[in-house]
Amino acid sequence: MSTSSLNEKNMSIMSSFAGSKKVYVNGSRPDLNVPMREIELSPTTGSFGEEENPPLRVYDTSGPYTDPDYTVNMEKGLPAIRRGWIEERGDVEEYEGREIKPEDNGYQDKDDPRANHRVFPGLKRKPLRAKKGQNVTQLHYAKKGIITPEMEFIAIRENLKPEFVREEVARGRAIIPANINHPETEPMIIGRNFHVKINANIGNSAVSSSIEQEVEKMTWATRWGADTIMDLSTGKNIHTTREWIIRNSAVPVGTVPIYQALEKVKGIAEDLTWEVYRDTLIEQAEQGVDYFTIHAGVLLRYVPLTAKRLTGIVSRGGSIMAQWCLYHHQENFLYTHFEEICEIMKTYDIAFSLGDGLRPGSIADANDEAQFAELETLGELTKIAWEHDVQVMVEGPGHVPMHLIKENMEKQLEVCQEAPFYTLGPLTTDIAPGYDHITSAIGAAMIGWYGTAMLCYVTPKEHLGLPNRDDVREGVITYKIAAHAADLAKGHPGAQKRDDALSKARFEFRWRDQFHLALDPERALEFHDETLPAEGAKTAHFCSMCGPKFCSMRISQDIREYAKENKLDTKEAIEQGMKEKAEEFKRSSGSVYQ
Ligand code: IRN
Ligand code: FE2
Repeated sequence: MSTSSLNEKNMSIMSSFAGSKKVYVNGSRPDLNVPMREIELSPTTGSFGEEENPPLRVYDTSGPYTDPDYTVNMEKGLPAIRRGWIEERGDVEEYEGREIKPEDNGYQDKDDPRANHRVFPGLKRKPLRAKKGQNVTQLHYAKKGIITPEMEFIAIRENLKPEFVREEVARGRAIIPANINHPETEPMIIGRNFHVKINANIGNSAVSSSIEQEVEKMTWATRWGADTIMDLSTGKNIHTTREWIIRNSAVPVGTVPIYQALEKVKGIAEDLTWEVYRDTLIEQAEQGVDYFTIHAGVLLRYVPLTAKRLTGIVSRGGSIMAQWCLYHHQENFLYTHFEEICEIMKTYDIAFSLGDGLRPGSIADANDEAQFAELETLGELTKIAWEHDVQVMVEGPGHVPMHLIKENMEKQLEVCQEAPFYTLGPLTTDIAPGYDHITSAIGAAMIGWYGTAMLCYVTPKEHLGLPNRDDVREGVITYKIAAHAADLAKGHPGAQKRDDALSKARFEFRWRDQFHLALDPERALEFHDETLPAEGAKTAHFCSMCGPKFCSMRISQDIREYAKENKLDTKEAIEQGMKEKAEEFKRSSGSVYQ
């Protein structure tokens, strides 16, 4: 790969949004600087009165890429902002690490032009692990009453008290995915008393996509607002792709390790063993993966429950484990070795994302016996993980019609004792392939409102193909909408500020401010300019949707001015104004929609 071209490309795609600047809020120590995006707003003028509009700070997931003072160097990776915090706790040590074997990268042809990208150039560091007998999880510190720099960082980011962050983590109601081998990550939290988060899945498959494209998708997804990304690569160069992604990612990275383990046994599920899987966990732990999806709840006795389903098992990880269990007629090795997995998790502080291998894959299968049987087991495993002070979130569906969504959340809270829920949508209908970002965002908004902590995005390509860059952007923005709608409904402190600022800008025809405050400022501008590209239209008191005569915002403003001039209260003004508008309407009728 030509890294210089990758750097250049990323420089251009990573440009920050117009009207915004990157700011850092300093915490209690000089090395604790929390990034935010500050949106500058123009003053209110003219008939709307004279008033300054203070800049608005918004949560920023884009990493150093949007900092004009930062020089992107993908070969070196991002600065290790947490390294000092991790080392000063005195409970970790460097060690040689596991030797990287060719098969870690999947089986590739010798003449594959990408075969020379085996090693990430910046990989000179040795991995860290907990010293013998030590537990380095944020949950462990939280339970001991320690507020870590990671917790303080999050408190500033979320505008909450550090002690509140610590308490939520200690209760298991929130997790901080932060592997000690991913010191580049800007700490973030997943829990229902914080902003609802979104995850974007990226990753190559055997048939498509290169390392460059995957790194680019990561920077791209986080630019638009992805709070975490999951590398779901299954094809070639799986180890190296992940290394490039992690070294360059300022957000936590999750994986489903069984996918790579399956590559190592050449795709034959029954050849999987605990040893191959364990080695894969350690390999990924040393690279810095922050959370692992582990399908330990797919028990042998649950598999027959899926036989009468319309769509059987739709989870990739779930189907691999079900196949293994049936072939060997043995219990799932992820379940039988769960305590050993916990030992690995706490050595690096990796969080569990307990996989929903039996999630429903169609409306017909929603909330069935197989799904809820697995959930019970995930609740049992949550307790075991907590005994090891290992952080846990629990994965959820899938495909669920609106009237069955609430039950999912209520059951999960009860069975998993409030461990954060992380759902895939859910899709609220099966009939719209090509639009499943929308069918699922409806469900995501609902379940987010009921208490889901993180929403796994779905792109327009769901069920159809591997998402490209445009699909990633579409998926992320769609999920930001669902997450923010949930924040508003839950009354998350400060969530409404952005809505109010945007509405005020809209009402006052400060078009540029309206674009800058938008979740997708570029699309807002583009759509506006499609019909009214002239500079003057950026302050005009109308847009092409209703035209100058029918703009309700302008009419409301006219009513207020009319009231002021005629010393009427607004109600009288509306009545009198309406009469005049009626006349005006009659005069102009037919002239707008030519
Ligand atoms: C999230 C909630 N339920 C499933 N997910 C995500 O779906 C999971 O985190 C992973 O990114 C993706 C595919 O998982 P399966 O199909 O292997 O279960
Ligand atoms: Fe599906």
